[in-house]
Amino acid sequence: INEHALDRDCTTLSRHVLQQFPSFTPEAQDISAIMSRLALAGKLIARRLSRAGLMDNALGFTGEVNVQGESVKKMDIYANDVFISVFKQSGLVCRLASEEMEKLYYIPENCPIGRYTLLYDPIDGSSNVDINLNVGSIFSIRQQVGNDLDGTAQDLLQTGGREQIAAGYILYGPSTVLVYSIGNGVHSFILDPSLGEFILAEENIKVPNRGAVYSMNEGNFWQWDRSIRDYIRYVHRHEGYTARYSGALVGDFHRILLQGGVFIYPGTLKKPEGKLRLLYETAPLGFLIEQAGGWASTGEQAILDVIPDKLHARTPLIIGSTEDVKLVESFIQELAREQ
Ligand code: P6P
Repeated sequence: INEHALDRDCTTLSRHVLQQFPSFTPEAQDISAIMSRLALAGKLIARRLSRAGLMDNALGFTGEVNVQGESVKKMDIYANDVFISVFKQSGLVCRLASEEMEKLYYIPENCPIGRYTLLYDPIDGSSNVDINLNVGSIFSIRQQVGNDLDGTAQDLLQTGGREQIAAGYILYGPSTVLVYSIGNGVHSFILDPSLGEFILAEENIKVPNRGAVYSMNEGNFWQWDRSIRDYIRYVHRHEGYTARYSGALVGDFHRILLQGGVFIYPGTLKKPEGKLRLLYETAPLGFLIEQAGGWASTGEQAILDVIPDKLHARTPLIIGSTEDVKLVESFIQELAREQ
């Protein structure tokens, strides 16, 4: 028998999580169980995405607009409800905050026990769903502090992203990949549909110190601050850069995590805070990239140091290889010095 192959096939996500803890503590069991629930959500969403085009009522828009002012797709709602459903039965997660929900969703029967909060973007990049291009789910696990009796989740607005217990994403692409970190490196798993298990693919992923890819929507060029426009002119003039942008953050991030480079979603004159949301997009990815030896900043400060003023707070995002992020920041700092 090929021991290595057999051993790898038996390294399921839950076993891998437990191995990250020095001992089999209640917290280790909780986090392992939470990760297994997230994997179940990923499997349910991947299954529906693979058949969405063949089913009635799976693609297209619901006709509603979400708290972000974005039109809601049927897949957004399905995926949002999948996360609620898998955590309702878990007895672990007490609160869920989602891009698709104005307010937090409380699971009261879990509250005395769980004390964990799930922050998630159920389908990120959902404009890609109807054209069969990759989309992703992004998640972040926080420890609830206090009882949150008034239901305003003030504890989430008092600390930055370094308080995250776990962060990661599920990328629904040609294969379904789950990438996570609980603060002990970044690890990827590939869904084996024949087993219905996420199997270990790569451990301790390290982002290259620099890369060729710059990923941003240059259609917004004239809305950007001059420092970002100067960066783009520099990149256009210099050899060795290539543009890749899919319109879905998770896929663009995954490429940079594996190959290096930088993803930039800057603020604009109209929206200086940018488009992407801190608690369930930029902070979880910021956690991953720092664990992978890269960097994530708003242009002014590290993403993980930002303390949100509201649940759906947004931040600009410059994330990827440390050298590439620092180059973008140097244009911002240079302009600030001139002004
Ligand atoms: P734009 C998708 O709506 C999303 O939130 C991210 O997944 C993606 O990176 C970004 O917005 C795309 O925004 O303005 O370039 O279409």
